[in-house]
Amino acid sequence: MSDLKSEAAALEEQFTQAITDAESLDALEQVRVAALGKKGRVSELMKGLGKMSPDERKEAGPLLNGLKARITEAITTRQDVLHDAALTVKLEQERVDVTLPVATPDAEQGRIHPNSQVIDEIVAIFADMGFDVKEGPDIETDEYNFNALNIPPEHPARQMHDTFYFHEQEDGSRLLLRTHTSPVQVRTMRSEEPPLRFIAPGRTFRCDSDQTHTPMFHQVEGMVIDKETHMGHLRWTLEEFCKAFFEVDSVEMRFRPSYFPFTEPSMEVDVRCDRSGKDIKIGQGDDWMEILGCGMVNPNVLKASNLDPEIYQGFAFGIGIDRLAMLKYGAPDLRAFFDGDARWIKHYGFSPLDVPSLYGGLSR
Ligand code: 2U9
Repeated sequence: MSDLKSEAAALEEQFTQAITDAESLDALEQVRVAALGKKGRVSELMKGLGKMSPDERKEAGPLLNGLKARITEAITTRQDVLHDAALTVKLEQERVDVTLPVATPDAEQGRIHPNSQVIDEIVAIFADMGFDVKEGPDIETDEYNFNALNIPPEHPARQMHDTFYFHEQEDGSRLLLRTHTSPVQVRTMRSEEPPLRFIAPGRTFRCDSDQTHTPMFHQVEGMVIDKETHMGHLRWTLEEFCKAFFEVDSVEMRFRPSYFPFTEPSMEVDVRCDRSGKDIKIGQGDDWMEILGCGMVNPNVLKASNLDPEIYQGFAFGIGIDRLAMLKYGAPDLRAFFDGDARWIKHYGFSPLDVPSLYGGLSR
């Protein structure tokens, strides 16, 4: 028994010291396991109780239980001290400086590109008139980009389009980057039944580059096809569009005869404006500014997509987005639109939280 007493006293001294020396909760846990864990020194001693005689156990039991209780308490006390210390350090490190300016949320830090803004505005205007929005691939075939639009292989319009072609395929055909969004109309006419009423915004490509042309640019084209769709509908639709887009109550428009292979008759459309000041004022002044092209869908184009021109007719129009964005938001050089310069987008970009709508305002 005196052996056990001295062993218990030695263990108590050893573990009390180790507990005091533990500088972290992890180190303290290691001490606890070494003393009180399943195979800990104190636990091992307690296992010996079972083999003792009742008299021995009477003395050894309270001795070992007392040892266990004091070590447990010492660990708990040390745990509290270490916890408090860790909390103090954490509070010190995570101190909030309430005098700092409020951080801008991520969603407000980004900017919407003027092109995206103009596309969103145009979509809002036409959606209000009941138009769907359709999209198609950037990479197209000759058939969808040219043939189906009444532009056969030797047609001079093919030269005007400065097409980017891919390398020849095994069957001798070549894919291309669409030169307009018109293939979307062809795909829609071939896959859906009239009445059709939709716009097709998107990227388009032509091998052309100067201050007002970039090899990649954006268009929105629109199409309406029904049994009795006529030029009056075309004119009203475009007038409503212009008033909404330029945010004016009235606008004067001029329809000049023009030529496109896919429309007949074809027209280019100008709006009355005043360019004498710094900004272009729409709807007043003596100047005219061209903003879009349009026409009645050529019967050959309807036929090429299996629509009977004796039953159906429709109108179509095309708008150059980038030029419209430059005009409305006063950016001078189109090339800067695609440079990815953060200073430019900070100046010309829009808040992502101001979504254009006819009721909430198109632009702010
Ligand atoms: C189909 C039938 C008709 C789309 C049209 C224009 C007139 C037009 C230009 C405007 C500025 C292109 O970006 S721009 O240079 N577009 O003038 N686009 S009619 O007519 C179509 C399209 C598809 C099946």
